[in-house]
This record gives sequence, structure tokens and C-alpha cells, in this order.
Amino acid sequence: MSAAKSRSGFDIQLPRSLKAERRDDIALLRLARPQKRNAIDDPTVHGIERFFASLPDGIKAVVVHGEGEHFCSGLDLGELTARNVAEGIEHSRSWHRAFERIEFGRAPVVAVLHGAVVGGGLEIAAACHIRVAESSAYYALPEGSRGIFVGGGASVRLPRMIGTARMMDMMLTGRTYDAEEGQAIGISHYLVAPGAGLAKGLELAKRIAGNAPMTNFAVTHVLPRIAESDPASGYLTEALISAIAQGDDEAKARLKAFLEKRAPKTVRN
Ligand code: 1HE
Repeated sequence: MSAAKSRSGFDIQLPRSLKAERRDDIALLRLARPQKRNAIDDPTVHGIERFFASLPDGIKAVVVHGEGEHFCSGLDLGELTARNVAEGIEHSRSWHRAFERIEFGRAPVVAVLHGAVVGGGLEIAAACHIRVAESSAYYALPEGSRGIFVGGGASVRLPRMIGTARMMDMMLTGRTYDAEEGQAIGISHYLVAPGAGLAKGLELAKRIAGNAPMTNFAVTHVLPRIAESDPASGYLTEALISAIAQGDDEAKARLKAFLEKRAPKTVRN
């Protein structure tokens, strides 16, 4: 464990496999165990949970990325053989807790993907809100061939992202998607050249951080719930959150700025 505050500005203990850095209102979390291809062991999962649970107030967006040639090789397979069934359930639930902190935490999260994004690595990526892929990225669920099943939320998040049929194919046949295919089927939102991912991720994080906090909350916490609800409940919830957002002082100031021609127009990139 290393005390994160002195070096990085975060008041938490992180394992060696995680490195945190603060750049103004953006937090960076780096998977930093390249000698094991950023395989996720128990201390790393617990570190991820603590990091996202204790983000300081001033952090408005987070970027998650990986050190070395690969984003993440998934679960640390070395730990797996030691667990019985009850421990296996608790282990999977610990991943669920950690990744829920990513998905429903206090700030939107951008994942920057490169190299292997496999198994639990794809599960981390799926819990993030925006995914930037470098062209070296590839995606797989080797659980199928290792005699196990996903345990970090993939069976909930991936069917919503790419469809149950594609996930079945990945698990049953070991199919791998390359970065371009991943972009086409909706795994990544942005596809960039090798080495350009972090800069793109930071650029997007800065844009996200510039949004009204209530909008970011509505998009990351309320929109996914509306999308999962029946239409009637969805419309009602939308009306409520929409009224809450527009009643916020920040929204009023931004609308006034546009009407007084002080705000940028919506233009083509
Ligand atoms: C590991 C792991 C790991 C590498 N657990 N130690 N994930 C997988 O099934 C993917 C397993 N890993 C691989 O297929 C390859 O390592 C990679 C394609 C990711 C990278 O290949 P490469 O040639 O760059 O590295 P390498 O030589 O295979 O690995 C370097 C070292 O990392 C080596 O250890 P060393 O002591 O011999 O140097 C590997 O053993 C080690 N290593 N990946 C442990 N995953 C909550 S459920 C989630 C379920 C899953 O995620 S299952 C999917 C697991």
C-alpha cells in the first residue's frame, strides 16, 4: 500500500497496482501492474472501490487507463484456484461493488483502452461512461475457454452495450473483436491512433467537467435508470429530472449566457 495523498492529492491508500494523479478537476487512475498485464487481483479491486468511493468534491471527471502494452488482462487467474464456491460468490460481489462505484459514482468516467481489453478488463471498461480506444485495442471474454463465467458485471452490462447474441458468440467461440470492429458494434465511442488515447480521454474529460453538475448527474445516474424502466415511468422520471436540472442556478446562468450571445453555438466538429 502507498499513501496516495502526498504524491497525488488523494487522501486514500492505494495498492501498488494503482496509481492516482490529479490534474485540476480531473482525476486519473492508472492500472499499474504491467508485469502482469494489469491483471486485477483482490487488492486492486478493493483499491478501485476505495478510489471511486472517496473522490474529492472538486473532481468533475475521471480517466481510467492502463500502463504498458495492454489495458487489462482481466481477473488475476493466479488467485482463482484457491477459492471455494462461497468465496467465489463473495469475490464476484466485490467486483460488482467496485464497478458500481465507477458506474454510479460522483463523476463521469472515461476509459482509455489499448492492447488487450479482456475478461475483467472489458468489465471495467463497460462500467465506465465513455470509452476511447486506440487502434491496438482488442476485446475478448476468455472466461469461456478458461472454464469459468464472467463475474464482474459483464452479463448485465455487455448485453446492453453489444447485445446478448454477440456476448454469447464471444464466450462460446472465443471470438475476438479488434478496435475497428469494437467501434462498429458500440464498445468504444472514439477510435484514435496508437498513443493518442490519453490525450483524447483527457480532452473529453475536460469537456465533461465543464458541464453543469446536475446535467452530469442526470446523464450518469438517471438516464440509465430511465432506459431500464417502462415507458410511462420513464417519461415521468424524465419530466422530474428535467425540471430539477433546469431549476438549478447553473442552468439558468447558462441559458442566460446563450440568450445574451455569450455562449458558444452548437456547430459541426
Ligand atoms: C497474468 C494474467 C492474468 C497475464 N492473470 N497473470 N484473462 C485471460 O484469460 C487473459 C490471460 N492473459 C493473456 O492472454 C495474455 O497474458 C495477454 C494477451 C493479456 C498478454 O500477452 P503477453 O504475451 O503480452 O504477456 P504474457 O507473457 O502472457 O504475460 C506476462 C505475465 O503476466 C505472465 O506472468 P510471468 O510471471 O510468466 O511473467 C502471465 O502469466 C501474467 N498474466 N495475464 C494472472 N489474467 C470477475 S471475473 C473476471 C473473469 C476474467 O477476467 S477471466 C479472463 C482472464
